[in-house]
Amino acid sequence: MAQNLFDLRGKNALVTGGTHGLGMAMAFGLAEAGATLIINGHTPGKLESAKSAYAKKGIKVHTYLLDITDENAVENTIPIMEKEVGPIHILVNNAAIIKRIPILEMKAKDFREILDVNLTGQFIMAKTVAQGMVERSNGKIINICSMMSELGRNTVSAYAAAKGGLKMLTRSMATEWARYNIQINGIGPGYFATEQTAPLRAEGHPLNEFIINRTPAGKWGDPEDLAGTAVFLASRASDFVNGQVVYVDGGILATIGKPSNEK
Ligand code: GCO
Repeated sequence: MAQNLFDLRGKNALVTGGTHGLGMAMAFGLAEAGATLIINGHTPGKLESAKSAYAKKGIKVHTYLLDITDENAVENTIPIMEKEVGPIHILVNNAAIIKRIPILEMKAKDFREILDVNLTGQFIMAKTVAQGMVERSNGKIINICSMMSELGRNTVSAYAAAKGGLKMLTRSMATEWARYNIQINGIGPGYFATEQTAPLRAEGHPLNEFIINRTPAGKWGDPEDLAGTAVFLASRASDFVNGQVVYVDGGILATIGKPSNEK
């Protein structure tokens, strides 16, 4: 029987920022489909607690201390990962930070830091991992964009600029690397219930009600809702999909929204 299109057995998946949140949720999905997980983090403590969270689900992960913005460290660590675990067949470029500051109050230092982690880091990781994928004429790169790749919101200018750039970097990678049988796509999460959005979901926060009303599905996303799209873009099922961003957003980007008193 032909192997299931979504079967990831025998595949090694590196998930940056896979120590928590959406990255961990997508990694769970990849593992469930059979992938071997490699997770990076930039503090030993975070890696240790992530390891036990995965172990609780019966998943053994390979963990590496790695700052994705440090090009030398990335160029030294990827070969070690590939020597110790095996070729990286799937890269999920998920690591990101956010600072919510109005543009008029934001220092260039903050703007640069967010672009460095959320865009330059993805560039460094992808171009380093792609070397091996080109040699093997096979690979999957999934850049975690955002609905902020399409829409702005007060105080998240740097995050949105980075995520908008990541959408175009995804298309550029597809332009240059699709010929090597590498598929590079993005996932654009809408508003999800994670640590990163906890401040916005706090009791009485104006954004909580607003997002629920603005999202046709009428709720915040559950991180598990991303696993299926991650498996799709990591598997043979997406072998002719390239340069796309798949929005997993409960429909928020499909609509101008409705008055809060309208059903
Ligand atoms: C915010 C949120 C967003 C979401 C997500 C949407 O402050 O508006 O944190 O940035 O987290 O990125 O895709």
